[in-house]
Amino acid sequence: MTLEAQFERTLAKDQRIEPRDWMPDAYRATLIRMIAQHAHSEIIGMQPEGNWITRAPSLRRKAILLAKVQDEAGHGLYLYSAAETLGVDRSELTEKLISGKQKYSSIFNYPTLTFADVGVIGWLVDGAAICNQVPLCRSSYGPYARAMIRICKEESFHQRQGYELLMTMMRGTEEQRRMVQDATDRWWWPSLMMFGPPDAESPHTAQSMAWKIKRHTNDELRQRFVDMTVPQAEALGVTLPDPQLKWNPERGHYDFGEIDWAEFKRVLAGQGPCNAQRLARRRAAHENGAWVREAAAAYAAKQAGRRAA
Ligand code: FAQ
Repeated sequence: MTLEAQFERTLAKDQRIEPRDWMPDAYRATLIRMIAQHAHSEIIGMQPEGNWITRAPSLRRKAILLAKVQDEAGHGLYLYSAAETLGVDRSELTEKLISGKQKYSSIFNYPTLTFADVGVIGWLVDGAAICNQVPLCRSSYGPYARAMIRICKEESFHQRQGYELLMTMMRGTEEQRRMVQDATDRWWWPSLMMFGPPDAESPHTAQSMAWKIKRHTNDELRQRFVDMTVPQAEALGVTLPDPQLKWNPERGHYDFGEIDWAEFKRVLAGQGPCNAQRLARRRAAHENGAWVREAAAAYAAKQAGRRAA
């Protein structure tokens, strides 16, 4: 049996491709692109919420937020390790992120204006991330699928903490309720964009589905997210900012309005409200951390020398 036939047979049997298995170059390149983009998203995704750590309204909220942002760092490192099993180096990927050659999720280019944004990110952004990532636990590439299991567990906790924070604010003052509504208005549409372009304009979906990297299309997952979120908004007492949002009994799904794809393209092209700031911060953190990496490498070399002696 040829190597290619073996690869196809593994996929057909719904088994996992592992790092030492033969795989087509394009399969490897697709996974590197997707896992790197995912890892970069977790790392850049620390910034919008990190913005509120020093200004959290109580010690309890501060401890929760610190833990969540730390989890995101952990997810990023975990995912860089998964990418490294495909033969790339983390430093190479970081270089591509800070030089703008690799993408990260569009959602992290929007500002966090009030503390309600922290809750709405947990509710909507982590909610969308879970919708997108639970099926990736069955992705055909072993290290990515396994990484997703733990990450999804932590994302579920993040989603609940966001929702709990919003429930608390909704029980508070009129001003707090207004803050929650305002944050919902600003994050709803960008959350729908997280799922990527519509299927008809998604260049990678068909091939990634055939390779069982992706298990559902962008539009399928976006619909699943809308269906899941509408009742949550009702329970919370906020209005989702879409007058066309309506239950369609024939389809058994909610219909929703047209997404502003021009805005999505602008954000991907680097022209979102915070793109420049996010990348500049990441670049500065990387440069300021150079001495730590050098010290760690020097220490590792010293230890290796001692072991050899
Ligand atoms: N933003 O052909 P498709 C999180 C790009 S969750 C930016 O549809 P594909 C947790 C796409 O890469 C967020 N770029 O591509 C958290 C491709 O680029 P190319 C991260 C986007 O791969 C929560 C081009 O457009 N999650 O961080 C976006 O089949 C709270 C064409 O698109 C993941 O990365 C976008 N929204 O499907 C952290 C999940 N959408 O060809 C902190 C894994 C598309 O120019 C706080 N990834 N593009 O290189 C995936 O599931 C997929 O890669 C999709 C895109 C669904 C994102």
